[in-house]
Amino acid sequence: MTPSEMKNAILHHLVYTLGKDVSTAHIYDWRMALSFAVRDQIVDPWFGATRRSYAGKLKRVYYLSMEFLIGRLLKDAIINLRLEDAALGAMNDLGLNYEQILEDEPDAALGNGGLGRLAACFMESMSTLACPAMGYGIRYEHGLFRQRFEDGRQVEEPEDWLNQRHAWEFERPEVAIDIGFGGHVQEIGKRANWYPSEMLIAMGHDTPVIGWKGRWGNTLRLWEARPMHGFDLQRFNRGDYAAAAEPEALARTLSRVLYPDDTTEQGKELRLKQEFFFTAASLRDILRRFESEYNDLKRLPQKAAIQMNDTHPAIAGPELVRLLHDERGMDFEEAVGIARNTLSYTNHTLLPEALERWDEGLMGRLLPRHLQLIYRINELHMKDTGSRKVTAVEDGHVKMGELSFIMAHKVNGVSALHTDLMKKTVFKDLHEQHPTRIVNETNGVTPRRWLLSCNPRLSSLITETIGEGWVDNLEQLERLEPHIKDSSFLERFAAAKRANKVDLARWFADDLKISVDPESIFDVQIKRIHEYKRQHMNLLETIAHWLEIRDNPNAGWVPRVKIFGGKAAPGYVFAKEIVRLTNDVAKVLNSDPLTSRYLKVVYPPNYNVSLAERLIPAADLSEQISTAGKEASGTGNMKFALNGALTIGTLDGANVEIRDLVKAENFFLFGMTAEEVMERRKDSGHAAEAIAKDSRLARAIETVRSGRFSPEEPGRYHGIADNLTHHDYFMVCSDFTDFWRAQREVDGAFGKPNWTCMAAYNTARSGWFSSDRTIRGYMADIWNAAPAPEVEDAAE
Ligand code: 26V
Repeated sequence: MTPSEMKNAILHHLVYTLGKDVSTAHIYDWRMALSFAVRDQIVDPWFGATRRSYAGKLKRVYYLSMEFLIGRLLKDAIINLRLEDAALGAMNDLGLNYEQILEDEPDAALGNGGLGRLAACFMESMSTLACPAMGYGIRYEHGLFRQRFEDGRQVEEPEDWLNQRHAWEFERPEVAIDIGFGGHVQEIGKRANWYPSEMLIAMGHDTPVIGWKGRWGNTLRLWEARPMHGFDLQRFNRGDYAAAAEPEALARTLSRVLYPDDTTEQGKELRLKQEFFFTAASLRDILRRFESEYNDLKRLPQKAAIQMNDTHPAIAGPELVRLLHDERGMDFEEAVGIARNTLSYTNHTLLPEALERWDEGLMGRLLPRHLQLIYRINELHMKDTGSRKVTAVEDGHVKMGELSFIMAHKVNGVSALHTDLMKKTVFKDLHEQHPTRIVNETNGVTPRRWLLSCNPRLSSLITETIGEGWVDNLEQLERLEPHIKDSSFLERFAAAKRANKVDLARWFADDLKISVDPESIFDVQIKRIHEYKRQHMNLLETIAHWLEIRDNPNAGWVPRVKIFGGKAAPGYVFAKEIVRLTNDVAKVLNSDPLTSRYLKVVYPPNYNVSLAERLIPAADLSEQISTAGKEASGTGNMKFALNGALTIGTLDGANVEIRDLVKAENFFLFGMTAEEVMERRKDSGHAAEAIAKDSRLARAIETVRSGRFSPEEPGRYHGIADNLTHHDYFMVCSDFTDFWRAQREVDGAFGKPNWTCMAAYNTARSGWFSSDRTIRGYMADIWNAAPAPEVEDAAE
């Protein structure tokens, strides 16, 4: 497409789709017109992919996920369709600012963090690999809350991305599926009919997901909850206006909000309803499609692979059994076998408080037939294994991890260490009973968004050096290695990083009114705020560093900017205190005339996918400092390494694999191993001992306790200080001394010529972390799926 063709397409949509004249168009109108012009280019390859899936009778992958953290889509589509020149040219011609138009798009935050972003990367990789697939989730009216700071405190505001028309989705009113809750069960022999007492409708909305060069396009189908019976006109006519609208409002509640807590399972009824709603709608849709093509249900596992992203869609097990057994008359044991061979399950956390368990009473009330089937599935499993050691129902609760495991033919962890720990801890007994079921698929990230699109400077340098094959074959980055000896390559590598830092510094100045020196180390920790991720350890180190600079301001300190980003779950008190402390520390440090040249703290509010795209390319140092054994994988860690940031990190999650690949000398390792953590926890005095041994740590904690950062309320941080001194479950104190050492090693290495070599090695050796590699692994080890044959580029 030429710029002038693009311009005509934009003007056409401006006038005929949006009904706007050039002279009155706002930035919104232009952005929508550009989006529609780009979307037009997606439709043909997308339809083509669907046609070929049917024509070739290809096996389809169904990715069921409660969250898809997709972020903005316009630039992604432009990049994958190679329309940058056309779009930029058209914008310039129309006198519009391209960057500003891209920024106008709301960031679709239909997820909490890592799990949801992984699902979005997977969707893009499945399209790039021409793996016939469909993502299924919920079309939340309100995604993850927007975060604001008020006196340093986190304030949550509703996120309203759907206030504007969503340019990328196609409404599918004809894809409307009845979903029931409650009611009673009528048993007929071993089978049963379920008569729900409450009904609503799941309506589909389809977003095309286009792969690299437009070769293939899959669909993300998100369900919206609609009332079965809309507005009650008779009530309205009687003057009962609010009641007339009630059923509608009630039904819609189901897809209203994303639950914002990914750390503590609370067993909320609405959450279980959401889970069943989207899972049941997806399964019915999948079976409808299967039955339109095949008439033998036994072939389901050959033609469909259904992936459960964590336990949130775990009700898929019993629901699929119900559809096969109750509704289609298949023998129960056979139905379980078919369902199991179709289903697989990914575990994303071992934290006990995040593992889903549903109260049996609640489950029996909302899903009476499913609870009966869960009992039978459980009994069958005990019979098959000849052991009563494992049970999915215990102490009045249904344990969704166990249920998912029992109903899946493969169960996977998301990094080597995490998979290993799954076998040794949470799923130990199940692993002994089914020793081949657990497999590892280490996470990955899409290089289209997380390098090509977010870091154009580094991408151009890479393409100029090794050609552009790396974009869909990321391991080609290895070809950069010989150039790491070449001083002109290194200079250009460093210049790209520096220019990214200058851009970020300008944004800090303009948007946050904080000036930072781009010569400083840009030290970044961005992720959800959680005790196990240890933002407070990073803060203590910052405080200790600050005190040391104050003691001796002229000692030639290496300047640093500590950058934090992340949201705390609204009900997570400790995490919210960390948020506030971060802001309070920033206030004090940034205005300290003795030290602010050397140390600043920046905490931009509302961390989201778009902000990550801005921060990661400008990072020198990536903070991956979780207590060993607690971070299942991490994916931010991969994005940083790929963009030439060095990691300071523990042996946790995928850090282990990153360090193996980029080599130990290009990674700042510190801290206890997972085994050492477990060992040390047995010593109840671990925190006190660590504090007694490290005067810097003691002073930092005392400074927090003293109210130095909250003079108007000196007791504000007693909670944090007490937790650290007496409890410290996540071993901040015990790891602090080694963390400090590693940070000073960073100071020593930064600015030396070798730093750029180390950074470049990180980029060159991170190719394995492409989500294309991960998806190939799922296709081979779990889904038994193949890419569509003979796929050609649509774009050039
Ligand atoms: C749990 C719950 C509990 C019930 C309420 C809502 C909710 C929402 C999400 C979750 C699961 C959180 C698990 C999670 O996000 N794990 C992260 O998954 C990433 C992708 O595999 C991985 O990189 C991170 O290490 C892991 O923390």
